[in-house]
Amino acid sequence: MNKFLILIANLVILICIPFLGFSQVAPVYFCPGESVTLMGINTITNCTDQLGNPFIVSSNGHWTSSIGEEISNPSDFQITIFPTQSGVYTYTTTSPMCPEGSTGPIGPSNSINYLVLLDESCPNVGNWEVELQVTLEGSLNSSTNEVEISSEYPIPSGQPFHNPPNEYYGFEFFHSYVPYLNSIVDWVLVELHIGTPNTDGTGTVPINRKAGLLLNDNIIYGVDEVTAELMPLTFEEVNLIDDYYIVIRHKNHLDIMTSGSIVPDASNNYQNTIPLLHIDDVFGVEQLKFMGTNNNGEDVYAMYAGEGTWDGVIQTTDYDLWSENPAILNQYVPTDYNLDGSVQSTDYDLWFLNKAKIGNAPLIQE
Ligand SMILES: [Ca+2]
Ligand SMILES: [Ca+2]
Repeated sequence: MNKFLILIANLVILICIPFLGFSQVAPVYFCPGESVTLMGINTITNCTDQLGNPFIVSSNGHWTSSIGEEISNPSDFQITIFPTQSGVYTYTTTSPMCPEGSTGPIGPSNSINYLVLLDESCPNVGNWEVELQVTLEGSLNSSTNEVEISSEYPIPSGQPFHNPPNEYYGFEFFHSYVPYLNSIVDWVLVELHIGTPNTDGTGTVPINRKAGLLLNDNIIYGVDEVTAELMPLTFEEVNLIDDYYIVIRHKNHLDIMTSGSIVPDASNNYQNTIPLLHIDDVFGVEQLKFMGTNNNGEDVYAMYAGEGTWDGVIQTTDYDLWSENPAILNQYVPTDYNLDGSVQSTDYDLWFLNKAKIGNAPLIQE
C-alpha cells in the first residue's frame, strides 16, 4: 500500500471541493516505526490590482496533532512523521488578505484532518497484559494495615465510570455469583498515557482506558466482558514498541501515575508486572502514603483517601461534599472514603488526615 499516493488522492478530492472551510480525509494507516507523509492545502485568494490585472495570494498553514505530539517542522506544507499512536493531524491555514492597493474577496480558511491510525495487522501491534499492584488507604484496617473488605460495601456489578468527568463506556461487569465476589475491593480505571509528563503531572495524553477490579491481593484484574471471569488486565491493539505511563484512578482516592514510562515486555510475551506499592514506584512527590507495617512486617504504602471531588487535590471541597450529606447508608458514593458502604464521621476522619494533599497524576481530560 503506497500511503503517499493515497494522500495525494485525498488531496485531489479536497482541491475539487472549492471554498470548503473544513475537510475530512480518509484514514491513513501506519505500522510502528514506519513513516507517513502528509500534505497540507494552502488557502488561495484571487486579487485584482489597480490596473485590473488578476493575481493570487496564498497563505501557509501549520500542523498540529491531537495526541500532543511535537511536529518538527509544523509550518511545512508537506511533513513526514513517525507516528507512534493513532491520532488526528490537522493542517490549518488562515485566510490571506489581498495586499494594499488591490481588491478581492478574502479566501476561506482551511482545516484538513488526517486520521492517522495504527494498523492492527502490523507485527508490532498486539495485546499487552499488565499486572498492576496497588493498595487503597480506605480499604485498610487501620490497626493491622491489612486489606479489609466490608460486607456492607455495595460495589456495582458494572464498571462505574460512565459519568463525568470520566465518561468511560466499557462493558466490564461481574455477576453476583462469581467466586471472587468477596475478594473485590473496588473498581478502578486504568489509563495508558503517551508523552513526557511535566513535574506537575501534566503533559501526557491518554490513548487507552480499561476498568479493572482491585482485589484484596492488591492486584488489578481485567474482567472478561462476556463471562465476567477474571483475567489479566489487557490493553488490546497496542503499539508494542512504544512506552507508556500508566494512570490509576479511583472514585475517592488520589489518582496516581507510574514513576516512569514502561515498555511492553517482549521477552515475557508482552506481560508486565508493575508494583505500585512504594513511593518510588509512583510519579511525583510522596504520592503514596506510608501506613506502617502489615502482619508480615512489610511496609505498606497506599493511595491517599479523601478525594471525593476528583479534581486532583484533597482539600476543603472534599470535606464540603462529605458535609452535604454526612449520614448515608448502603450506597456507593464518593464520600464513603473508607469504603464501608456508609457515609459517617469515620470518613471525615480519613479526609482530615489527608486534607491538604496535591496529586501529581494527570487530571482527567474531558
Ligand atoms: Ca478534591
Ligand atoms: Ca464510610
